[in-house]
Amino acid sequence: MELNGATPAREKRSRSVALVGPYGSGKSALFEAMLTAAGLPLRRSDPRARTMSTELRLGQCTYLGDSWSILDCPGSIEFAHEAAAALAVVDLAIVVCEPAASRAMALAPLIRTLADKAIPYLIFINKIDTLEGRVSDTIAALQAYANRALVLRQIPIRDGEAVSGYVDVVSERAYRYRKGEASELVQIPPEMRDREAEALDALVEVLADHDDALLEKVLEDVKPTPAEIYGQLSKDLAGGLTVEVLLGAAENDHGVRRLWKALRHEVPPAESTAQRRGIAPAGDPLAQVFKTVHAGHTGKLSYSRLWRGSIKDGATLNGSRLSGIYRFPGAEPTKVAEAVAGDLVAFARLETVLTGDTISTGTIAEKLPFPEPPPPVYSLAIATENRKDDVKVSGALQKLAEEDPALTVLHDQQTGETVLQGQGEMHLNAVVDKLARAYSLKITTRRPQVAYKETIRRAVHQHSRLKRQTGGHGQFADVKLDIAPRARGEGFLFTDKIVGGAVPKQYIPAVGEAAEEAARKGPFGYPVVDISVTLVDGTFHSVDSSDMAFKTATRLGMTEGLAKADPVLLEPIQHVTVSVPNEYTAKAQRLLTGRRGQILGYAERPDWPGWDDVEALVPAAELHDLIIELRSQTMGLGTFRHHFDHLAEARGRLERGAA
Ligand SMILES: Nc1nc2c(ncn2[C@@H]2O[C@H](COP(=O)(O)OP(=O)(O)O)[C@@H](O)[C@H]2O)c(=O)[nH]1
Ligand SMILES: [Mg+2]
Repeated sequence: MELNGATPAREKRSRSVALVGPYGSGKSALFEAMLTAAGLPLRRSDPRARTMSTELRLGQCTYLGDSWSILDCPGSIEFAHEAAAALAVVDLAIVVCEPAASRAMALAPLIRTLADKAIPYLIFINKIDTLEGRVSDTIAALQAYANRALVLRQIPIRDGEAVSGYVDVVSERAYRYRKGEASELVQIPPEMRDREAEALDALVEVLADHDDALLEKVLEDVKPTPAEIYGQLSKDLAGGLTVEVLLGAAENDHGVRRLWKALRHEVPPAESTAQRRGIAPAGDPLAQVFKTVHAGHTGKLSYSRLWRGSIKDGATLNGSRLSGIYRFPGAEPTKVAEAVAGDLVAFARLETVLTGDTISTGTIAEKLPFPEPPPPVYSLAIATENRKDDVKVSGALQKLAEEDPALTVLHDQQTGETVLQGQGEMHLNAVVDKLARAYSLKITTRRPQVAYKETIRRAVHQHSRLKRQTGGHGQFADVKLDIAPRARGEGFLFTDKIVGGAVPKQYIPAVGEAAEEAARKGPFGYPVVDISVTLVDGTFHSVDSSDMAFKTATRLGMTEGLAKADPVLLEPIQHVTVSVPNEYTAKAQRLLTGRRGQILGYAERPDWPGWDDVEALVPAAELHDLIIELRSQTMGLGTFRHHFDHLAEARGRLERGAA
């Protein structure tokens, strides 16, 4: 189904944009407003019922004859990887934000990503109905985080406090907003003429920085024509030199058609994006998968952007046979026979293909980069309510992890727990929800156990004798063991100092094995590490001794000996790096100290102006909800990564640790 009448030649005009920005800025509202304006029979969601987006949403439509794919990205930092994946394949990003200048900082990481990846973007200041200060203050606050020049394309017209319309800076026309309809052309309010002229001068001045012909005109005081300005605007936007700023109120459909027109004129074509991504114009068909979904009746879908050539249904891509190409012009997927360069489609049943993969029907000359998922910062152990579901759960989790590269599922050898690792509470709750909704699997979650270890602090000499006479054949073994601590990290060591066959050679390996087995569970119930066990002497019986008897004797000796050897609990200490905007550095340090952290120092975060990295050694037991507190104290911006550093004695922490 194509809307707005005839579809143009898609190969020329199939473009993609992503709506990105902080949570709650109105991306989903704008997504719906844009599709509605394009004539899509969309049921608008009730704003009060609209829930947080946790996954990418794709809308496809035509607007004034051009074919578009719009990706609505979740805004929460916990789903940032979804947005990063979308940004990898779009021609332009629309950064949606709120008018309050105080919120600008929340955009810093996103603006950084866009700059790093050289992605063209424009800013849509949404909720303009809530504007309190001046738009220029918002722009100034945003400019502080952007290394491209922001240019204001619209100035709000105020009717008392309320914003009732805008003046379009380049065309020098004024419009009054109308709900659900195109805005109405009106006279520029006389008191705004000066501000309009100022805004136009400012805009032309920025553009003149990048164009000599324009600069000459400015110097000679000649007014450039709108056509010249539009031309330069598109060029600079695509080239990553400027960022246009548009205004609107998605909820009321205000400024949405203006946005559409800007997109129509200024979003670079797919060929330019391919070039920006270093893809040669000639070669075998080339596409990249940015999202994987296991859908009911279509099977596995690999959402992809096709950068070169064309791909027909039934083709073989990276060794998998393609079975269905889908577009999404309405609520239901629509099958198409072929996809061509520029198209964004879902390829069905590419079983061997993963998110991020570069795919081709021929040979892959260039493997396209794809963002790495961020390291996990939050974990939950899971258990099924019904044991019989265990196998089903592991199958479902495998699919979910394939759909979501920011999710890791691991099985902890020591604790026996299945642990979900991800980006925060909301992220993992969404996973649990999905297990319930899509797979009818009920699971419970809890804080994962810490993999404590133990060791001993004193050497002991342990004599252990097994002597059993039951009926005819008896059991006899006698061992003398030296059990001693070793330096941290040295592990387990078994040796023997048997002379003269006090314990026959054939039984010695059994003693070693039993000693090692016994060390797997020490007096506190955790694995015992960094000890040496030496078999120094023993006796045997020519009939009643056996491997089994020596094992039993050793095990008994180990249990008794370890308990006497001043055992101590060892807790894993992680090396933690917390990254925060530097105004939060002191807060981050206090937070880590409050969690038994030992601060190692802090320094500017490499390549992140205005951010610091705080390094600390922190017990693993204290990290479980660190991300939650860190985010709540840093406007959601702070993050951390960590790795195992060492094991440390946890004296006096026993009750707490072992709980
Ligand atoms: N006042 C006002 N509220 C808006 C506007 N657009 C969206 N909202 C509200 O902002 C909230 C977040 O919107 P949503 O689209 O879910 O944000 P998202 O997280 O960026 O997708 C919702 O309560 C919307 O009703 C707008 O133009 N004006
Ligand atoms: Mg949303």
